[in-house]
Amino acid sequence: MRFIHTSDWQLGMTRHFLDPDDQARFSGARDEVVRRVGAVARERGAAFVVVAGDVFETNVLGPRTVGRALDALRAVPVPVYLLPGNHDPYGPGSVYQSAGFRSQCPPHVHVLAESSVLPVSDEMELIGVPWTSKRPAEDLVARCLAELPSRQARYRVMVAHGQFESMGSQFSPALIDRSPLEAEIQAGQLHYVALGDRHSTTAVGDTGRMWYAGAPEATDYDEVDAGNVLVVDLSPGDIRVTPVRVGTWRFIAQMLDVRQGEAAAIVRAWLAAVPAKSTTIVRLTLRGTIGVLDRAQVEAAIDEARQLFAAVERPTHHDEVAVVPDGGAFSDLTLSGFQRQAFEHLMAGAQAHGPDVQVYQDALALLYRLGRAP
Ligand SMILES: [Mn+2]
Repeated sequence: MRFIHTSDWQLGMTRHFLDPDDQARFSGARDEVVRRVGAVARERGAAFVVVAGDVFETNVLGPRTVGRALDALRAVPVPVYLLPGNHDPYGPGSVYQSAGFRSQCPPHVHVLAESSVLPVSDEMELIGVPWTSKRPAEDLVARCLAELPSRQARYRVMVAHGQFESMGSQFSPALIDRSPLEAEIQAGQLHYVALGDRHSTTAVGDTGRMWYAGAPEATDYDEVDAGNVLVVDLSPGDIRVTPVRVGTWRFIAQMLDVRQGEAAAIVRAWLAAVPAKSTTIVRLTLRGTIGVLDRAQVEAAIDEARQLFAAVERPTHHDEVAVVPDGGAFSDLTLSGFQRQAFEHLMAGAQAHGPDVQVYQDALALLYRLGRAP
């Protein structure tokens, strides 16, 4: 018995650092990855697909987002089971009950709207553990397990969403206790737990039967292994879980060590080496001692890179750099009249170590770039 486990599609996600056209590509990629999930299901002969929560980024979505998602789902050649998660909890205001979703939902797409046993074939029963509010007051998995009837099919698979108590998450009454799940698995009553919420592909515990699929398209910098779906093979007494790469976007947070006189070259070289720039979002910070000129050249290099990358974020307040006011660096600029006066004023401010030193440095860097502009 082979099926696909995925989660956290986050359809409709917006990112503030993306320009409108990049946002459109980012959104389009999330629809496309649904089609790729369908292609993996076809190529690998999977019987069905489970999506373990956060199918949608929010319950408040435009009709185009919902329409395009359902259109992409239409292309998946096997049944798809969608679990409402914390971003898209099931209820009267949910996307799943909206007129658009209900009228356009293809017949092979099903919402796991309640915690009950759903026979999906002679061999397989699914148990969805949907979220019905953003803040459940209890461990939904534990409650579901306590009320489960005995297994009827050969295999039983649970589809759930949330964090475990042991994984260093902030306390919440909704945290999942691992032990009753592991007891069911040890007893041979539960063969796989398809989890969502962590956006990195992660095995939980050592039974080999509890996995977070991770988001099939990356959503943030802190994800260590996003971009996969899992092909799950169940056979009597055995399991095999195979991650398959489907993602096309990447987030990279990088701190670069820089040196005076070489900072821009270091930054340029690093940026140049990043592959697939148009689908890569970078957050770049610097560490080291640089000059005002370096600083200006670095920002100019980053401005150039912004033409190629989906986004380059520069949270300069996270830099660990000491900026040396190296006035000589400006000697290659032809400054005259008020420019010269401005330069002298700013350089004095940058060298004064006052509370506004950062402002003077920024202004000097800007002056340098303007002074070099054609
Ligand atoms: Mn999520």
